[in-house]
Amino acid sequence: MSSVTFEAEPAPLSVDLDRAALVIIDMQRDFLEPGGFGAALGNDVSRLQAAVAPCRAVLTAARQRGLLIIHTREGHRPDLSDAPPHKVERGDPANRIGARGPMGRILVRGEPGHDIIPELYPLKDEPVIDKPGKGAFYQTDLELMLRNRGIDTLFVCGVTTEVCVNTTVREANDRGFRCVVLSDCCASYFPQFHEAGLAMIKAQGGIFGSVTGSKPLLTSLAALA
Ligand code: C5J
Repeated sequence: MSSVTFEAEPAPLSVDLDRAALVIIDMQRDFLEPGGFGAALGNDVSRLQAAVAPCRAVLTAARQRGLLIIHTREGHRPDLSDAPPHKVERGDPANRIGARGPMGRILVRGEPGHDIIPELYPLKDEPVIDKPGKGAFYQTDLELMLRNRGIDTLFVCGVTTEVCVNTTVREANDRGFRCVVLSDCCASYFPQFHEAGLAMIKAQGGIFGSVTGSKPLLTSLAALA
């Protein structure tokens, strides 16, 4: 493959696609559909829909270009042995992690709500990282997989911007990976947190990474013959 150059903030970027991966964070039914974890916390889950079509366009282009694509899912073992008690205890007991909802037990691995939305469903050869925390590096083998493949740059999409996307970007940055967050491929239940989450990443010369839209990346990918 080859490299692409595109506009980004705080500065334009050139990325070697052989060393880049697309990481799609937690595009799960539990966060995006009614009756899941996001809704149980009182959120308007329809706000996350805005990220689905741009994410799908980037996923399709990444598949066409042969990029490494990694999906993540936040969730816990059925016995909740990997769920910190303080995390489980938050919120209404009827709607907590592990409680039964319309999409099965909330945020529990193997339940329908834990799965990735159909529009962005992983292909068989695309790794799926099951993570117990907000960050995709915490207690997972993500770093090992990226290092084994010589990856140095992550294109990051997913939900929510200020929680799992931000946490993962900060973890990645500390491990030496360059993060390029695709703004319209991320979303939050709180528009102001989405904006703040992106602003914090690109501030101070890109203190955690860079931010661009799906369009500049897609245009640069399409320009490759
Ligand atoms: C949250 C996430 N918001 N994937 N998880 O609890 O951002």
